[in-house]
Amino acid sequence: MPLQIVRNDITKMKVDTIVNAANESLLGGGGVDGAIHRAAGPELLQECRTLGGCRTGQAKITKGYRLPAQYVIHTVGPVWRGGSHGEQALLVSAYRSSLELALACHCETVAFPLISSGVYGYPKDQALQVAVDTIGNFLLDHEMTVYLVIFDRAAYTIGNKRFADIAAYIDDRYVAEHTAPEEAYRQSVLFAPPMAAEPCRAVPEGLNQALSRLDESFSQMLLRKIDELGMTDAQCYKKANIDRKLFSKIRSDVHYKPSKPTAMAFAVALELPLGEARELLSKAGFAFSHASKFDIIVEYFIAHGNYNIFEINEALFAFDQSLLGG
Ligand code: AR6
Repeated sequence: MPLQIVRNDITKMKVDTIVNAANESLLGGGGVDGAIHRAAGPELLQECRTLGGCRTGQAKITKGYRLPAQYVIHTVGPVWRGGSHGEQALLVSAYRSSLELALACHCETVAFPLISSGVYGYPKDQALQVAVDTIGNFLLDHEMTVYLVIFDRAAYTIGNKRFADIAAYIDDRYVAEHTAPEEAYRQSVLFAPPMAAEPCRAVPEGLNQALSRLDESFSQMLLRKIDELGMTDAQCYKKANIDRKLFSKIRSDVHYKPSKPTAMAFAVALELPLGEARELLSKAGFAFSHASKFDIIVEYFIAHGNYNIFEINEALFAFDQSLLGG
């Protein structure tokens, strides 16, 4: 999955490069900067002294020393001064410069903290939105896996209007009981492992006929829709937050059985209306269930015509659900 939101301590991330939310001196500080310097050891500060600082919105790179990450990209986000002093453009630039630098250094995996959202005071929900949008846009043109590392979950508020709407949507639809008995039976039939062949018993003729008239498969419907919409494969899998290897598997195996998050991610990437999204899911043996918060949240976005997978993942993360993608 090219963009993942995870909860972790960034100093523990085993990636090619982590990004540090530094200040213009690059000589260390508190917050994530302090944590990175402590974990990397004093050699990091020595190298930072040679860099001559860094301007807000730009980025510089050093080695990772004792960190599991090979490199540290040091970027400087803006100090929040009410929002009318170019803060957003500077924050976009901090992410963008870091990503360009990671690309130039051949990094395939990058982990970012939520830049400016601590000591620098950028409101967390807006900081998250800028991060998700900027990284998401960058990934439309580049193959890379980017982790957005959210450290302080308690401070991550879901108080804004959209989350309140989603919460209400869930309340309206969430069925507390578990899946109804008929549904459980249907699922057990759908997902039962194939039974061992019994060579002595002949297959009834009617069954042979039924099996020869299989419906269009998930992969066939997906590829047909891509053609009908005039999309390229790459446009589709990038929009679905799915990596190229997984897409190739689906393309080359007509009976490929995707996971539910993968199937939903393609429904979103194809911008299918709810009816067709249900049809695509059913091809993989799934349904939108009102007994699942995950399903209701995705359904909410589709019903509101919002097909931005990164915004959907942001909401899924806020409600502690797994994310869409491969
Ligand atoms: N892993 C991941 N995220 C973390 C970690 C960690 N170990 N520790 C904190 N965070 P901040 P800023 C989160 O203040 O706002 C420094 O003194 C934290 O919860 O580190 O860009 C610099 O030297 C918050 O959401 O950076 C600068 O002077 C996010 O990281 C100034 O702070 C960023 O918080 C930069 O301020």
